[in-house]
Amino acid sequence: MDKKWWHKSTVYQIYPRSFCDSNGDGIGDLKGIISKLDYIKKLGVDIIWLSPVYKSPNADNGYDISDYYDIMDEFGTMEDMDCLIAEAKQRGIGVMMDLVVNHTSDEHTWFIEARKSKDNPYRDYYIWSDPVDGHEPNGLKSIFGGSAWEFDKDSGQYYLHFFADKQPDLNWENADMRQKIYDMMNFWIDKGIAGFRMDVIEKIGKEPFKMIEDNGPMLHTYLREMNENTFGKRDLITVGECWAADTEIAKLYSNPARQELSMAFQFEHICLKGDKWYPKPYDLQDLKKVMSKWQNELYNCGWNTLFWCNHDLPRVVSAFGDDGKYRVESAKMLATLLHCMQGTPYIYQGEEIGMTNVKFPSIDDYDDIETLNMYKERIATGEEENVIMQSIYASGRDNARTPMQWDDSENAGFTAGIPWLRVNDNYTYINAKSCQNDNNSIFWHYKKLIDFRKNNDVIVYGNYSLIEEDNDKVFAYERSHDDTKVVVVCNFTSDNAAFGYKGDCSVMMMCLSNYSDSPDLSESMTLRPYEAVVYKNN
Ligand code: TEU
Ligand code: CA
Repeated sequence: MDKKWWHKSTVYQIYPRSFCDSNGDGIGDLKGIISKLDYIKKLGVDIIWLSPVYKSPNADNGYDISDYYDIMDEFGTMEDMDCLIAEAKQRGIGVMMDLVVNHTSDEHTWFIEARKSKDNPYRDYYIWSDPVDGHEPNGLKSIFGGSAWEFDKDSGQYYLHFFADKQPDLNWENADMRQKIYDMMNFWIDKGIAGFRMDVIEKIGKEPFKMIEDNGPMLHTYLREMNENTFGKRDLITVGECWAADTEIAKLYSNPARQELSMAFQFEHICLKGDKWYPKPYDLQDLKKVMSKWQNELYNCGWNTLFWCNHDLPRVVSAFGDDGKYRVESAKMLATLLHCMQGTPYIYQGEEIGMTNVKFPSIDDYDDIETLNMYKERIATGEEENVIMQSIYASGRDNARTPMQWDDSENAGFTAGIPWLRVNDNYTYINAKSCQNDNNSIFWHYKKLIDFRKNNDVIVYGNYSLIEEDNDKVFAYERSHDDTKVVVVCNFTSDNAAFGYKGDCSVMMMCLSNYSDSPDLSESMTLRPYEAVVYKNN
């Protein structure tokens, strides 16, 4: 497989609204991000992915774009954006833009025009249908609740929206529309960005009248056309958000020979937690199977993304680890397991300091449209409020969106004003400042893992094999490349766990761990709660 610069990279995701507020209005902004570039540099990442910063009425915090060529007022100006790209570049950091082109805002001029009349030239940029028997054309559902069809009184037709009614879906069958998207992408590429993260890109081949939402027949044709017309000629990194991808589909996206994307986010490991609003504990054996399958099946014919969390998901220590007694140990263990696999790792802001889920007392403390819609729907069915709140505590998207915890001063040093979303009270002891001052912190552990990848081809290119498959407490695997071998051993429980290595232990030296005195590799060893150790031969 041809080597690419981003094979060795680590990406850091920023949710701009919650990262750093420079002017005291309570909302994070571009100047705030610029002020924290040295922090990001210190961590060692070389790409930042910015959740959307384009002009938006914020029905879905920027995932509803009204102008792709302008910056959201609260976040700053295009000059600030140019400055961010330049300042990041100076530090060897590339900027990956979020590309939201499955839908626009209903306040985008295309939709404002489209709405005017059935024969408006922009009408066909979106998806319309006459009522069927006085109703929605079919039973397609919006991911944020209710029907995916919204009635437009003026024209007497419905339009399609897989997300909020303020996020009408674009019609990718329209070639003019596609060309306008490519022009816009080239505008950003010319600014010197490093790549794109593509929001719900699996939906652009939709065929709503056949009830096809994801992986429609034209999806890969459109992606190859996009590649050819935009980033294909440049050396960029691209990643699609692909909830419905299995390993075969992920190879279609990411096999370099097909000239589509660099890689795809798939969510099979995340989905082991079960239903979004009624999650269950995951099974370690299932996690091993799923993660090993992705490692093995994409080897040499695709490329993996490695992630535990993002702005839509609960915090990793709360969902997959222990956010109480063993918060620090489990955060480092989960990072170790992931970062020694093959693929490009993505760190979500605050993950590197072990930020946790939050439990706000009242629904009024929440902001996320998905959460608020779910709450209303369930209240309307007569469900008890405290049961609904448990769903929100476990899975609500605001768990990931509370302001970044910079220090132990008021509002966690995020803002001098009143934050748009409350901070998590645990900022007094979970914050970036204390992490940076403590060389045993989660932050420094992430840094070590990032550097380890950068300096070891075995992590980037080595093959993968699961070891001690049946161990019900320990997830362990080997990576090997030429003569180099790495063994990663992770205890996923709050108990001691036994493990034994079958190969030659004498050549394996410990190079990373989350306890100060971890055991040498041996055929019979005991790991402490959430202990994670990495060994390498020399
Ligand atoms: O998410 C796609 C998506 O399907 C999510 O809504 C997901 O199912 C849900 O959040 C899980 O709780 C992308 C963005 O990441 C998300 O923030 C946007 O709201 C959505 O697209 C619409 O653009
Ligand atoms: Ca601000």
